[in-house]
Amino acid sequence: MTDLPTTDTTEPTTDADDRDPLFARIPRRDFMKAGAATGALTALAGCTSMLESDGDNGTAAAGSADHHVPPGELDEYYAFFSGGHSGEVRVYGVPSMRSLMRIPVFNLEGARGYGYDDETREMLEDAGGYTWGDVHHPRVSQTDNEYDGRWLFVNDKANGRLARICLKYFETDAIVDLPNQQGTHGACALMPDTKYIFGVGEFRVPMPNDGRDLDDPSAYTSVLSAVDPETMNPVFDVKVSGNLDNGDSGKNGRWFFSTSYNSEEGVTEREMTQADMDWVTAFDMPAIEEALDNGDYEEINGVPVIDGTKDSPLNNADRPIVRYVDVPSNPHGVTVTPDGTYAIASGKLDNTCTIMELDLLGEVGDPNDAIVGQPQVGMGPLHTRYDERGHAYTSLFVDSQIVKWDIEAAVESEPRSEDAVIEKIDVHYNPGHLNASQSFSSDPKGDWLISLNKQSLDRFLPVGPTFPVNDQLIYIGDDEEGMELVKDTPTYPEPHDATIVHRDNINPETVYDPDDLALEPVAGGEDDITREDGRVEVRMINQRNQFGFQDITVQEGDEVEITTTNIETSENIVHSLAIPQYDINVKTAPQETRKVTFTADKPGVYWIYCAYFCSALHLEMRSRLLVEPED
Ligand code: CUK
Ligand code: CUA
Ligand code: CA
Repeated sequence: MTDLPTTDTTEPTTDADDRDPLFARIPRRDFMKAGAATGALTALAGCTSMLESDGDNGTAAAGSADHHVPPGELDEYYAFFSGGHSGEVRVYGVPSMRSLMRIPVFNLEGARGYGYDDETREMLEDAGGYTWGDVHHPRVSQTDNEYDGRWLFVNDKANGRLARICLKYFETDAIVDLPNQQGTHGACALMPDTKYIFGVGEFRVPMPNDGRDLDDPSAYTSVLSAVDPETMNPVFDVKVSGNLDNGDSGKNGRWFFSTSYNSEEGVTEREMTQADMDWVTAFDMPAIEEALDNGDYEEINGVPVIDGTKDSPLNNADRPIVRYVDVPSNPHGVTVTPDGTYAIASGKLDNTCTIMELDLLGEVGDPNDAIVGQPQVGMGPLHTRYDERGHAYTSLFVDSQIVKWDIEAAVESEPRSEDAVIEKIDVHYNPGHLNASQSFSSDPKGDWLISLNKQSLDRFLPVGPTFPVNDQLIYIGDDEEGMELVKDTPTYPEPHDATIVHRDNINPETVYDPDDLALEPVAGGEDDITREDGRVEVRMINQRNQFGFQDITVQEGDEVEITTTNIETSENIVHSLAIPQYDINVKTAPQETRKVTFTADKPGVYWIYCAYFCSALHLEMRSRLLVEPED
């Protein structure tokens, strides 16, 4: 252990106390190095083996857990990582942690032609016209509490949006700008069958936010927005007291949970951390739907807004629509166990997790009576995930550790007892989220866990003042030997969360089915140019190594619309149609049709070229756009 990297971000120092009064408020445990703090701790299986290197990409790797995926072999899992404020989603293979693909969502992306053809450009325009987003939470749709491989949903914390990625083609196909929400944080779904997608609204704003109540924070509101996954249209909002943050659904369609760290309804950090207790909001979905059916709502910006605040008449009837469960100050993550029995919340300023029993919530008069356990797990517990063997894994931001603990043991032990803790493992450093294979479904696999650490510090070659973050792969499949750290993966800033899905549950197509596309494909031999009143419509194929026309001649000022189909049928022969001086780069994969419209306002010769390396004569795959001057 003495040979481990010595950079230590885990121990709050006197300096930190001076700098940040919050540190002084966090209950302390004995600060011993490397997790030897709890009696139940056995061994840190990852530590000694971290010192070995198998030469695999230069990353530290361990002996016993078989994480090596040799060249030519495929991974067992897909991991969908959020891309943070890059606005994209990244697809990795697990356990290799090889980066497989990036899916642009809220950003522009030349290589995929995303934001450069008419369809994706209009989708981004209709969703507010912003050029970036802040993706935190990727969730794969489920049927009967199993991943069904239809869609991946993500949030945009920056602009209050939700997006849908079609997993048949691994591309974004819908974005909704939630009208009553700023700072959509959690992106979750109502299980078992993904009935709604929820945008969990973090930032409180006036309702509607049209200039009223500017400096009256007591009139601001956070809402939970329910969106139809098929149409991606808002169905209803529920406004709450306090705010909302992260969320998760129960397994039988009744409960949805979110943490609320701003019960104070403050607007400064100081105000938001005044109260000793905040709460978890438990949304009773059938009761909310009944209120909707009964017309118990106010329509704001075209969306029915149901009042779920503490004083609402709907919360003071026999069956409250939202129940508020008190939890220690500034909670952050909340997730439901795979069997649907408990919801487990934890937060930044207390060293416990709070366990609520879902069935009890519907029965008890006081929602706090649904709390059935409160184990002490370590400093700064943020997020919790699960295996299929009754264990919870919680990221400890301040301690820079992942703690494994026994859920039933925690229910049986006294509040604030450490008895349920089985083991802790150091991570490098300061984990935000973690995720485990299939953890959001009712069928977790309990083999791999990824710790998404915010700080990498000394783990990689320096690349300037902006560091990569460090996503670490941990083997959790051996309860005897304990958790084992097997890989460091440097990642471009900054994933918050990931969903790890078995490859059997994801079945993407490798060639487009033209029936799935909105545009009529151009068939070979049917290339065509039509002109009418300053408008030129070009329909042409592309294939190795040519476009349908060698030249396209237009007049200065013409509006030009080019529709192009890649008529290849072989997998992975991708072409693009780039007209750089007109800022165009449209990618077409086999059997894909795309359309781009622009105004030819610059006379001259413009080479149209294919930007994808598609064959030996790829460089010759060119045409000319000839723009004749007006006079
Ligand atoms: S939040 Cu980032 S570490 Cu958006 Cu799920 Cu907790
Ligand atoms: Cu087609 Cu390069
Ligand atoms: Ca608070």
